[in-house]
Amino acid sequence: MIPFIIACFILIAVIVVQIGRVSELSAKIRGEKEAEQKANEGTARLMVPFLVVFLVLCCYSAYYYKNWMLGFGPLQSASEHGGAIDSLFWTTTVITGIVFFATQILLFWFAYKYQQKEGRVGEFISHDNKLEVIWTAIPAVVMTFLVVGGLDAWNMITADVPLEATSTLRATGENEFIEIEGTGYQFAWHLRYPGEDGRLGTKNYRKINGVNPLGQDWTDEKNLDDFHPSEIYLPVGKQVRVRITARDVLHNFYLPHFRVKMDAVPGLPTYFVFTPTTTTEDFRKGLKEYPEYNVPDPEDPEKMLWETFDFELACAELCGSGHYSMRRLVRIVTEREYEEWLGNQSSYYFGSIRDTDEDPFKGMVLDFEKKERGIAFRDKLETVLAQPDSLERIVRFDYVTFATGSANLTQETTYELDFLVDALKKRPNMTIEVAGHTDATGNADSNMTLSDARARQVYNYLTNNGVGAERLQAAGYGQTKPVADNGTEDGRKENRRTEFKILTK
Ligand SMILES: [Cu+2]
Repeated sequence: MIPFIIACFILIAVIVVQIGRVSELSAKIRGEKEAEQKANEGTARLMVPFLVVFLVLCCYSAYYYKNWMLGFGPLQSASEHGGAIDSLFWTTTVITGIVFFATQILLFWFAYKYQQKEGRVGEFISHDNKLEVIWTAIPAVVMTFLVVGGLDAWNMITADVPLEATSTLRATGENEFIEIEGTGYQFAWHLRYPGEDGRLGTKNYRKINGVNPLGQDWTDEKNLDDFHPSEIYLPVGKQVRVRITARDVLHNFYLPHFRVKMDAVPGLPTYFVFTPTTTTEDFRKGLKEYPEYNVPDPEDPEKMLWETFDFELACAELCGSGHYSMRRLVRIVTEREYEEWLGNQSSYYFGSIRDTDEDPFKGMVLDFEKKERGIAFRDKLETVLAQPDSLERIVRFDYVTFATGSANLTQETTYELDFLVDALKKRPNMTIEVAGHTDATGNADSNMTLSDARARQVYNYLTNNGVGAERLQAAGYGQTKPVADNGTEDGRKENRRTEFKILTK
């Protein structure tokens, strides 16, 4: 086998050598020099039409696609500072455009003009100070102007919000801004808004897990109202600061229509500040004026392209195989629409963390929950006081509980009794009867005793907190006054209750 392969190689080598000889001989016959000359002339002549077609196509394609290009036609910047970027971009384009045309024309024209000819010899310049100075100085001067202009725009874009400015959720006042956060990961953006307090809570990467995607520290109460929307909604005309981070690799937070773009670096938060100037709705109306956007959207043929247009957030860093899917919609809306949208958002903590094992406040009542419950209690009391029939003036405690089988108040739930203490202090003529009830499980007599002891316990709590004993009565009713079916667990739960009846207003 091997000798056969070697023989094949030798044979191929012989054939190559023979072909070479044949073409050498035929060239000699035709006159090699003449053939080369002809080929040279042909190529040189083609340089000129190529140059013309090339430059015409360049101009034509730029003209043809102009309304799809950022900074032109309908795609004007939708942010306050975007104009500065666009004009910088145009200055650069004009300067480099002039250089581009000049060099292309010279390149192809020279290739034609100085084509190889019999007896033509090149001129060799070993060194020329004047030339060196010219082609160093001109680009240096031009670059200086571009860089200085660029720095100017850059400083404007990266200028942070003023120190005395405050972050809020709405930025309705003077010197206020909205701070939101974008965290890049493979492969999506996780967005976070600060909630009613206007402040984003602290994070710690060690706390990241399946239910805590951003590593929010739940002991920081700023985190409790933060919410995680799936789209960016922003009111038009408000200053926005975006805090940008990454969880795994480099990403890039890019809002092309607002001319802002910033790397998202793991471990190093970055930011930018911008102010949207056009609502999505108005921007769409602008697109409508252009024929390019008056064709059906391929993804939704019922609608025109301008109707389905949306601003978007993209990742501008090639961060991995799913990079393309890092898109989020950005909607710029009026203040009223923004307000409406805010109303539909709910805190991540209360939706996914509250009372799970992740919750450091599990089993505890948070201050603002107490506040809310206090308001609800007062409302309930007002309604009951308005009842014409004194028999209906009964208020049930929703949160007061006792240890199982005992009359000891659960300390965490006595805050509800404090609402009653306040109410009694506000209404010095009000007298009440505290009543304990049980369900029908167990012995009726011991139920009676237990309910009596519990009512007494509440009575004691109230007197200990400064309510005069002459205004209070306590009674245990055991299982004698059920309000629901004792045959079901839910019913029994309702029957085990502590309430108070208003005797005099
Ligand atoms: Cu990315």
